[in-house]
Amino acid sequence: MVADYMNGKVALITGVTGQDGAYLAELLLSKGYRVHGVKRRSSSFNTGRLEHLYEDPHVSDPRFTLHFGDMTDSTNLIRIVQETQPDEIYNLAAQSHVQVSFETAEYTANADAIGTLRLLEAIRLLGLTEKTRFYQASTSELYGKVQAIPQSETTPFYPRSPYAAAKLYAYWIVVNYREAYGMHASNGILFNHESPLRGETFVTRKITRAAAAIQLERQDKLYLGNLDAKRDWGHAREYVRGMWLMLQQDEPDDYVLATGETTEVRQFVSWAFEDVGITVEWRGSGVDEKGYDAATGRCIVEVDPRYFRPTEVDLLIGDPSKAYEKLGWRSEIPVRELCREMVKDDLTVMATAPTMKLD
Ligand code: NDP
Ligand code: GDR
Repeated sequence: MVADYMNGKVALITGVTGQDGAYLAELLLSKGYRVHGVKRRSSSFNTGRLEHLYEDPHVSDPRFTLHFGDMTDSTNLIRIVQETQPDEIYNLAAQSHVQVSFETAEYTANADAIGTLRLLEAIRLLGLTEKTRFYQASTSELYGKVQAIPQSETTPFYPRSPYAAAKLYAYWIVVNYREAYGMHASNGILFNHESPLRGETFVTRKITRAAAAIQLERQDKLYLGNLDAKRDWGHAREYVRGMWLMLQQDEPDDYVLATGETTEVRQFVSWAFEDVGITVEWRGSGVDEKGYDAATGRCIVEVDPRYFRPTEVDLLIGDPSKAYEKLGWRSEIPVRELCREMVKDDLTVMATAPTMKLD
């Protein structure tokens, strides 16, 4: 047993190796928590985002411990919950890429939907429904084909991908376990949040990496899909604090975290290139739209229909007023500043990285 600590709360984070997991682990450790994280076995290292938090497992009484596990493995999840006896569980693990979910629909449902059920059942089976608070990483993708602008906690859902449909199940099973068993279980309906730790194939990071690489003459062109899509982009560091705040409330509830501003993909591209000293001139439309370096006339951005999704979410803009009123949470880092930070970081990474993957 690794439970029964002398003081401080114990948190368990699934998806600890991801963008949000890394920021959340750092936040909880800074607040004096014992943090346990679930990581998948991988043939290569997948703990790069956690290096600064790593503790030698040979030290006695470690504050940060990683356990091998997978959201598709019930017995493994039950054992980890049993061993760690967490006060708070943050369920961040998911196959989180919307486009990939069209190709791996069944796996996405297994990990994202049934995985959430497995974790809730582990809490119930182990008699922890009163002790353990639960955070579910719900998403603005639930709004999909949006039914209102802006989207709030009361806006009807209309998922537009296997990912969103799986997350819809997870959202409702969390609500159901809260109502059926009195669990302190909350959904954070988080709009897109980004950072220098963002996965390289999500659009913001793909763009900031490409801007850095093109400026350093390491890449010729950036290929993108739908430039018209609009997203409400905030900073991940701020959003993980919102997750923690939800679990500190007396009553569980569901909250939107968003900035309240929306930006086109095309605009984000222009900003990222501006941050490396390149002005993008847009010409053409639809699949023939291209971005040119205004100074040299060189084509640096092209549309590749390969990145179009079978069904798209055109516009997301959140209404975070409930989170502000009840949690005192609001986003303070504007998307323009977020973009600048990401480009700066990618320029540094790119200058030292021997090779890079573009896709
Ligand atoms: P990432 O894709 O960066 O991280 C996902 C994490 O889940 C990784 O640690 C990954 O492990 C892990 N994981 C994936 N599949 C499994 C599995 N079967 N079993 C165990 N672990 C698994 O996502 P983010 O950090 O950006 O997002 C965190 C959560 O929040 C996700 O659930 C996402 O769907 C949700 N979300 C994210 C938003 C965003 O804008 N970032 C907005 C709204 C919701 P590995 O490192 O091995 O791949
Ligand atoms: P999203 O993020 O689907 O909103 O899901 P992503 O960055 O993948 O796409 C945002 C928008 O950009 C358009 N787009 C492209 N996207 C990618 N990935 N690659 C491209 O080349 C490209 N070109 C244009 C997309 O079509 C889309 O409209 C993210 C994930 O973190 C989810 O897990 C989370 O739930 C939601 O945000 C909120």
